[in-house]
This record gives sequence, structure tokens and C-alpha cells, in this order.
Amino acid sequence: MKRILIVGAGGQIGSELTTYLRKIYGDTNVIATDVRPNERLAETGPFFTLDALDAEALAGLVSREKIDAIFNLVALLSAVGEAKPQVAWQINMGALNNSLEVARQYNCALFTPSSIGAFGPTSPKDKTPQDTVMRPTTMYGVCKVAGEMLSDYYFTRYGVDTRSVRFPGLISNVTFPGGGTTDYAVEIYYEAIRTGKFTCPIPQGEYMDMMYMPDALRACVELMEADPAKLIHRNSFNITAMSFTPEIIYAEIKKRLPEFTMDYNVDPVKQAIAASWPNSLDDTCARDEWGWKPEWNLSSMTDDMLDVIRKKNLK
Ligand code: VAH
Repeated sequence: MKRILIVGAGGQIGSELTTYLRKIYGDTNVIATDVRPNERLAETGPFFTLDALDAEALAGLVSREKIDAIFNLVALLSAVGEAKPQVAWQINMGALNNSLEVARQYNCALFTPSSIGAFGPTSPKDKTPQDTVMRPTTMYGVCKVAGEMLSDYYFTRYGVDTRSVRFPGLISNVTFPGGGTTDYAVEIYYEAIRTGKFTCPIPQGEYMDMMYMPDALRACVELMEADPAKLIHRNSFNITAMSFTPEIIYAEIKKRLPEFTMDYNVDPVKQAIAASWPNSLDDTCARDEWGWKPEWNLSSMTDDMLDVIRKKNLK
């Protein structure tokens, strides 16, 4: 990768991936775009407002900037996607289709994240295999499975260098996620510092795979820089770092903040989505094919999250 375009750079992943890639490849070689202006991203490198559904504008930018790798991060997440499924399909699949077509026309590599949301209630729940039944029951999951298959099609039919990982819930301290089922695992840290109490929308006992954002960012680069001859899979690799329930993350925070309290007000939409997803993933293929290995666990992530949030002086 030399000249990189990030589509949807203003979101939870993109806002940190832009900074991360600029440190590796050089500020001027990472062009960030989003449908809304973003002053923070424009401060450290090139930024353009771009509607990912505007195929002509996307193609023009890729051509002008001589892009050789695209990160397509545009997606309405699982819970918000259930509130407006048709909009989620139009945006998620429209942005992917445009990215695939432009990648084909201008010979770009393309990374599009998938998710544990691509699995459904009939997928094996524990140590969910790389290749297994995938019948998601959310529009988000339908988009992710369709996106995986479309991306594999563009690789086999046109030779487009498409690659992808199935991200677990991502936890970060820079940009809040929006409309996700795993958002609680970010919100709980902020409430532990801000108010000392948290009302959890996910029921006790509900395991979900999770990952700290620094591991997710490194996974994006390691996969995109991996030797293509060693890739048996492409779209999309299971990867994970940890799996926990609300009471497990609560107990980890409480070790550090003994006064912290949590109660439950379960959100039925998020409960149904979480229940349809795996409890834990088997990420052997990512480890074997491109050397994936997480570096953060629940304890080290909790130390870092609380440390960074304290320094934000939230009121
Ligand atoms: C969501 N954060 O909750 C996203 C993610 C695995 C979860 O895809 O929808």
C-alpha cells in the first residue's frame, strides 16, 4: 500500500485508522473522506467530504489521488440498522458496491470490515468456525454476509485484491461507536469515570467477542500487507481478542473502582441481536494464514481505557 483512501473516515474505526495509517505511510499518503466535514482529520492530512454513494465522485478522487488501496468503512451498525433496515441496505451495500467497482476499474486493493454480526442463531455458538452456517437475523448481518460474498466474487471473477476481517465489538477511547449492540462495552468505562454507575442494556450472561481498538487497527494493516500467496481465505477472517459478559467487564472495572455500581435495563432489540451472535470465535485461520495475534486483554484494556478517560476530565 502506498496511496490510501479511507471512505467513512469519521466513524469509530476510521477516526483512529486514519491517524494510525498516517503514522505508518505518511500524512499526505492517507486521504480521509466522510460524508460530513471533519476538522480533526483535516488537521493531520488530506480530507475531502465524499458521499460514498456517489460512484462518480469516488472514482474521480481515486483517479486524481492515484490511490492503490481503499478502506471502505461505511456502515450503519446492527441496532440502528434494525430501526431503518432499507436505509442500512442502501448505504452499506451501495458504498461497498461503489468501492468494489472503483477498485476494479483502478486496480486498487480493498479492505471492507465484516463482523461477528455476519453469524446468526444457527451458527455454532462457541468457538464459531471460520467456515460455517451463516444465517444472520439482522439487516446489518445480511449486509455483512452479502458483502463478504460480493468481495470474494470480485476477487475470483476480476482479480480485485479484496480482504476483510470479521471484527468483534470494538472498544476505543477516541470516537464513540453509534448504534451498535456492543456499544455498552465502551459506555460502561465512561460512566464508571463520569458517574460511578452504569445501567446495562445487555442481559447478564450474554457473551460477545470484543477487541481493543489498537489490536483492530494493527489487524487491518497486517492483513493488507500479508503475502497474498499465503491467503486461503479473504472475505472474511474470524479474528478475536476476548469474550466477556456484562458482569465480567463490570467486575474488572470494579477491581479498580470499588464504588462502581451497575444495574440492568435490557434493550429488547439489542438483547435479541446479541443472543443471535456467537459467544466466541475460532480465529485459527487468521493466525495460520497471516500471523494474527491479539496483544490486549480485558485487564490491560481496562487499565488503559480508565487511564485515558480520566485524563479527558469529563463532567
Ligand atoms: C455493532 N459494533 O454492535 C458493531 C459490531 C460486532 C459488533 O459489528 O453493531
